[in-house]
Amino acid sequence: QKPDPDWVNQKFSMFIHWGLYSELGGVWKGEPVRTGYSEQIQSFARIPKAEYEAVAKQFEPKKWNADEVAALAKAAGMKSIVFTSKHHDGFCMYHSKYTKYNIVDATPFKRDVMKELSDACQRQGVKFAVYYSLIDWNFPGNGISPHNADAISPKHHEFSMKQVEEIMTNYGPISEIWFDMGSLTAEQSKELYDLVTRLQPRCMVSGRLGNDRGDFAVMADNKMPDHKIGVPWQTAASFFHETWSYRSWQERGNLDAKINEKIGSLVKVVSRGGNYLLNIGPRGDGTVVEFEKDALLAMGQWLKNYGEA
Ligand code: JFZ
Repeated sequence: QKPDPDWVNQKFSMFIHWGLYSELGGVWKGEPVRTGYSEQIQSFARIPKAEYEAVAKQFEPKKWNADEVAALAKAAGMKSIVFTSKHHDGFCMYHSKYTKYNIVDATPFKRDVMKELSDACQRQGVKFAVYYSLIDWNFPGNGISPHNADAISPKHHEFSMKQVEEIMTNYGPISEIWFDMGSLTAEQSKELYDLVTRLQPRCMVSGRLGNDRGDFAVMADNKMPDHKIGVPWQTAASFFHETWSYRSWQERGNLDAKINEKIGSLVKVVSRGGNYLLNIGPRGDGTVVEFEKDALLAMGQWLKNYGEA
């Protein structure tokens, strides 16, 4: 059952970085935060926990439309969507039973946007997948260091196990889980791997789980090997340098040049047997940035004209 042949053949997928940080859009107290990834603004701007948590009270993405996002992926020729269920900030974009720090219990919006997206993906025939951060700045006792190579405590690991279990149970078929950034023991990696595989035998696990427990290799961001490597692999790519999530002050440059660049990368990745996971960073109100939408639609058109499947 693994590797899932559908996964290996999918070629082109959508990554979505969307969370509480999107509401800040790379700005803290009226100032652009120009150092570091905007999805990690809490850490880079050293935002105290209570102040960052308070942002949830104004997070109300009324323009979010899961069907539009799934339809955009489909129109782009993408076969799956990998969604940030929880990033390093610990804020859950789904209704978790194990923390109130989630979009249903902590915001005025009160909608499980991840459920909406997994349902929309099923309607559109696009596979649904999740990103899940193994570091969690909101977990009691944890700090907000971005390059947290600290060990995951037994309590934190237990919490990750419960959250992964609920994600794997309540959101339909999940084609891949993109673990990120933890420094796990061999035993912790094995437990998470076995849990995922028991609940969803075809779910492909990212190599960033550590300790050789992944089902596919993840290249360094925006990087790729220069030949076929004989194992399932993926390149995650962002549209802009040094951020995955939305920043209001982003200079986007020339659209046609960006489209050409991304088609070039897609062709290289696919010709070497990989999966090109191209990221979008929706705004805090739930809308997709026009530049990114236009680029994806142009790529879909290019694939219709010149692609083979
Ligand atoms: C991680 C996150 O820290 C980041 O915010 C974003 O979500 C990105 C997709 O993933 O960042 C990494 C993790 C690993 C590498 C690079 C960036 N790496 O191995 O090259």
